[in-house]
Amino acid sequence: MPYSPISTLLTKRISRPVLIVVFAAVRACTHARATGIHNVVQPEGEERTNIEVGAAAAPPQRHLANATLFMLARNSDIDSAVNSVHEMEDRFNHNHGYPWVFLNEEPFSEDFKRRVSNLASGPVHFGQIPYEHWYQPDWINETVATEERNKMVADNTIYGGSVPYRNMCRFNSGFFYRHPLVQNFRYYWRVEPGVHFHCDVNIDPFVYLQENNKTYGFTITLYEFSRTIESLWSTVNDFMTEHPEYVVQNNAMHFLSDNGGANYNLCHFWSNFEIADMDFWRGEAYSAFFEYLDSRGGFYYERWGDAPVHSIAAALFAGKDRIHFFRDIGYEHAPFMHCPAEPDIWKRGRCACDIEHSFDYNSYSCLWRWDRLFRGDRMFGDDGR
Ligand SMILES: Nc1nc2c(ncn2[C@@H]2O[C@H](COP(=O)(O)OP(=O)(O)OP(=O)(O)O)[C@@H](O)[C@H]2O)c(=O)[nH]1
Ligand SMILES: [Mg+2]
Repeated sequence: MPYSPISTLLTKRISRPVLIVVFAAVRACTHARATGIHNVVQPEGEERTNIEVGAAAAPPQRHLANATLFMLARNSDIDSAVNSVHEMEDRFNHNHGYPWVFLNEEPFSEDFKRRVSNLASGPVHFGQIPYEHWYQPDWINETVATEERNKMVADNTIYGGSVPYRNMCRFNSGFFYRHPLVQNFRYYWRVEPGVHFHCDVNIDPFVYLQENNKTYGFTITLYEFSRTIESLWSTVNDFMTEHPEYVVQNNAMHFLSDNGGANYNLCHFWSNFEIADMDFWRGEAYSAFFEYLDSRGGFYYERWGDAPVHSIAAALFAGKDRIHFFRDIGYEHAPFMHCPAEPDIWKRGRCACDIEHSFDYNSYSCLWRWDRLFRGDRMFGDDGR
């Protein structure tokens, strides 16, 4: 019951005890907002839909972290966006009422706003992305960029010919956390249209990150297409040479490289699922890193993805103890799915996925390299590098 003004409720024949529950729920939500738990400053011209109360019998709202669910989407993604919101609410958020932020480079349609708002248990914010955060910068040499795109099309590189895809990768790498609607939140859970949540999420992952001093959480890790990031690793190496101070002692280089950093093994966290701390992206190390990468133009001259960019940064500048594998969260973005392998977790989470089909130890998965990090192998830097 997302657009549920009390007046609408009053016009329906609702018994007095039900109304008392509704008013109590409104008071609880109002109190939560008054405590400033998700205190969003409403920028001029931004659209916002506040959902004042969930269904009459909704459980108490408990959003304990300064966090938001975040989705980047086009209006044409509506059906798959609705599915993702529905599953996220059913499996997790109906117990918490965390806010949602939806961003788009175009204004969201009324239909989009109405349909996703119908499912959300918390406040819903719709925003438009500033032009300069989305579109290809003027200083990119378009002749070179076109030539490279054409070569990628000839090579059958996935999304090789697409400029919007490149805009999206650059935006997710360096801009989403600066948007006025997102700026006042610390943690986010990235949700894409058309994904699936296969288990009840019985913990609050934001609180988990906060209490355990974690920066970045993932569920699936795999290899990147090397054709899309041909000069990324040498650029990362150049950056590390110029800024060795940003590489933490307990880094996860051994996850990224099998030869002490000389080559990138293409392992990264699949960023369509991310639960992370935006203070890291906003911090000195990542800001310098993103600016450095962006200045090389690789988001447009190649097709650098936000997944390797985020993963490399988290591995090197946050470190292995700050990254968390959310093994309890059953998640799918076609064609890959993570299903909790431990029978007790699977049962407790009422998981609908088949453990047999979990991607975890598929030959294309990098999870074994992640596991290896915690078996006492040497870290990058131990040998003086
Ligand atoms: N507003 C907007 N969102 C976009 C655009 N392109 C992609 N997105 C969103 O960015 C995210 C990633 O895009 P996807 O097309 O799913 O990219 P992908 O996951 O690498 O590829 P798929 O395997 O096709 O899902 C999704 O949340 C999309 O809805 C765009 O041009 N505009
Ligand atoms: Mg996708």
